[in-house]
Amino acid sequence: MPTAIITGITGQDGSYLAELLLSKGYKVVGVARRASTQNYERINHLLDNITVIQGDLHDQGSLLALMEEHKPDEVYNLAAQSFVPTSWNQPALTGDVTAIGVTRILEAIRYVNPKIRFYQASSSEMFGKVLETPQTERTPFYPRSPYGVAKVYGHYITVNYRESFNMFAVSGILFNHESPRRGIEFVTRKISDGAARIKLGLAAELRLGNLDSQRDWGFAGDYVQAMWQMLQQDQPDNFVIGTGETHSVQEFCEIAFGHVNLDYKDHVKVDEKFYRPAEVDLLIADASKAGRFLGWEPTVSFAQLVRMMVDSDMKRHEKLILAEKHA
Ligand code: NAP
Ligand code: F7E
Repeated sequence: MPTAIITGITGQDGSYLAELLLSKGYKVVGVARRASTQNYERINHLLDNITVIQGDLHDQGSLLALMEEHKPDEVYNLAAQSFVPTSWNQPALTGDVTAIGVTRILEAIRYVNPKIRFYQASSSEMFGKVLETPQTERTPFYPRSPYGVAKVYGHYITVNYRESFNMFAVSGILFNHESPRRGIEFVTRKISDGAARIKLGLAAELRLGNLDSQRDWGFAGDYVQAMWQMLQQDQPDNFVIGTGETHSVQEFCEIAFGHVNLDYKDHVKVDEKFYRPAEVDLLIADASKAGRFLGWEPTVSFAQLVRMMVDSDMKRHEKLILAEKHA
């Protein structure tokens, strides 16, 4: 039975990847940082089948101990300070976790067993102010936030350990991927939750920032499949993963509110508070390399994704309302 370590197990992707690896017969060890209150909402349903270990990307010793104790075959580094706006408020912390944290894991692997296969969660935010459209593995980077800058470091240190120490270290350059488990402050989930709350009379308006920015949005469940496939190749490499379609925040609003028979124009208010110091205007992936080498392709369309998220938030709020009534 192969063993996989997942950092960021409590996050959106960590929970989907854990499900996938369990279905493939892996022993799954998740790394979670210590908090005064446990935040295992996304993995509660998996706790009988996975091992969760305390560890932190700030802490080299905890990562070394992890590799020594669990002797993984594969390590997926999904942990990061991943919210772009926070990266302007906490740029040094973002750099320490999202950039240097990658080196700490690579060092732990190199010292304990350099044969361990390593996946780094790189990001389309590295393309930032895009120098080419669509973006491929060869498009130069131009990050626009401390988060994007940190991810560029994480990408290159992964490539560097591959080239310096002959390690099986891959960088998956994933475009935005969403799901009902997406963090509530990211725009897609903020909209699906907002539309549900407004439909159910729990709120009157939804305040958003730039409605014109365009993203290549896919379903997280599809994207964790690509992560696993990258580690099953003969050679380590870099892969872009995305749908090849781009849509604006406004289009997301139109479909989300339309799905519950509302017009977003009646409820969405633009609030400059949510504008960013430097914006990424447009992202669109050319994932043809992943198609050729991994046989990967997305299975969920943009409209299906939006409706899936709104349906899930409607159900969640309806349950909460019912529970309150019976309390
Ligand atoms: P997420 O939901 O924000 O999850 C991030 C995870 O990292 C959480 O489990 C978080 O733990 C953990 N973490 C944060 N700081 C840590 C630290 N110091 N030590 C250990 N763990 C720490 O992110 P996601 O959407 O699942 O994304 C997974 C990865 O892919 C991230 O690296 C992200 O930057 C990258 N990525 C995401 C996308 C996307 O569209 N989702 C696209 C490209 C790349 P807590 O639960 O305790 O906060
Ligand atoms: O913003 C605009 C905002 O925060 C998307 C992370 O997973 O994907 C994610 O980064 C767009 C931006 O995601 C609001 O200005 C408008 O243009 O959902 P987001 P992101 O910044 O693209 C990449 C690939 C990652 O790697 C990251 O970890 O939506 N927008 N109004 C808004 N964004 C937010 N959050 N809130 C608003 O009210």
